[in-house]
Amino acid sequence: MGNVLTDEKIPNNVNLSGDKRLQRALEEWQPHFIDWWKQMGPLGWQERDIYLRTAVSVETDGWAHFDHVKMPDYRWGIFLEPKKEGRTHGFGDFYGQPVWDEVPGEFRNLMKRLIVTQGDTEPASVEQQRDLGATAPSLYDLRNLFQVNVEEGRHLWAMVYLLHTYFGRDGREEAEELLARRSGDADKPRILGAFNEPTSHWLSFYMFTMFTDRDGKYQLSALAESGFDPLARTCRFMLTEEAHHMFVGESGVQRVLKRSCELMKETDGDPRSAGGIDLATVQKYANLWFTLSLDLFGGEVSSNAADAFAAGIKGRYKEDRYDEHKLVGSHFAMDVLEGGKVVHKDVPMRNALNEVLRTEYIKDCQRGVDRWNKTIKDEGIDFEIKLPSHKFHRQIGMWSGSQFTPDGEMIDAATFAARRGEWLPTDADEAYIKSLMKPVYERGKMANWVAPPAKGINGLPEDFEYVRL
Ligand code: BYC
Repeated sequence: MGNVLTDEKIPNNVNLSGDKRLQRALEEWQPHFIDWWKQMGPLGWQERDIYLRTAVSVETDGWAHFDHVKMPDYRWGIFLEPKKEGRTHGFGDFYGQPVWDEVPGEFRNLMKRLIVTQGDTEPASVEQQRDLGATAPSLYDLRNLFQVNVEEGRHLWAMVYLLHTYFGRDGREEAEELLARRSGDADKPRILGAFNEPTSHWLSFYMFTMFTDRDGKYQLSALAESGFDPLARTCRFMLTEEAHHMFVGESGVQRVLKRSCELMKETDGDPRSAGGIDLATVQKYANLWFTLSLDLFGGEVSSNAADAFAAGIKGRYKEDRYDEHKLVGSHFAMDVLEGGKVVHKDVPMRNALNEVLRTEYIKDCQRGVDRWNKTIKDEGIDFEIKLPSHKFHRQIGMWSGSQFTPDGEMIDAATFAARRGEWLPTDADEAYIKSLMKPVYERGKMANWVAPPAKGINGLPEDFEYVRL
């Protein structure tokens, strides 16, 4: 018996050692996960000691345990937020009834699809970020990258736990498939669009963790409301880790902006001449990753979203902020495309739920962008980053068949093609950003194109040995 999974190896609060069926399923899956991690996880750093935070329990002092560890020895745990006795469905057709501890047969496929879609994004993002360690701007950033990577790995474990425990043989097969798809692969791509886009440099990595991880926050929050209690409790715990990922993104872009402003002042307004990134290029990458992430919310009008809400499986962001939780007969006023024209009209609320969630997400993104703009202003530079219209550059949903400017004005395809390079990164921009990506592995040193962080990790100084070389 080679691979025995103990509570020591897999920290958990799901009684792994007492659940022989789960233990057997995970014992079979875990070596495949490690193979996948070695094959597709961070390239080149597996034998180094990295200063990582590991969740060892769900208590406040237990989910933030810091130590130097080698990534393959990271203890990927399984944690659910503790059960609340007497919890009832918070929305949908079963509103007020006791939540489920098992999956009702009639919702099995819908539920499985949502869990698989969520699960698929986690390994996908690790694959997308695989090469970034070769060009890290500092040891601080390198460590943050690996922290994000191991936690995405843990989030995969969380979804696999649900598949193994509640979906029998189908679930085990889906868990294997999660390790078989590959980001960007022509034959076996990841399920959702943004997770097949390359994250080929650190500016894209910061934008990804700012915008795409924030989609994660909203999707997980909607699933955290679920009437399938194990799913809700799993997502609630995942959200505690998600906050750090968005911090890496938001503060990363903010540090780029600060450095760009400094270099503008040193060079009469041309940061590229001093090896920095101009603000217009930062804007293009924000346009790209924001719109790729908008696509992740699905179609504007969606019967799938209505079904998932009715079934009590996927709710709204912070459902208890709302007064009404059944949404029968209510409407959402939104822009739709009718006969080739944009019109504002009422859509039955349940069908509009992807758009409702996307709207909340956009507000959250705007709050982050406001903080970026404050940094630019504090540097004395007259420039603002703007979020483009939700209609611009869409590949999923109602707007995907038409073309819009970042201001939301409808244009024809030829105009879009001619002006695309003003709004989205060009091959030349991509080549320029890549040319800046030279690794800086000296303690306390920082690449020239990005400012140092305001403070280190876990109260440590910025020049701490976050990765032992
Ligand atoms: N790409 O009714 P529709 C994260 C499909 S990120 C490709 O419009 P629906 C993370 C859809 O599957 C959070 N296909 O939308 C972040 C459907 O297919 P079928 C991930 C897409 O069904 C960073 C059809 O189009 N979490 O955690 O409401 C790092 C029509 O669908 C896309 C989740 O996604 C797309 N973008 O889907 C690491 C939560 N969008 O049924 C991690 C779980 C839609 O016609 N998933 N389609 O074959 C869901 O809640 C829903 O599946 C969606 C919306 C949000 C994707």
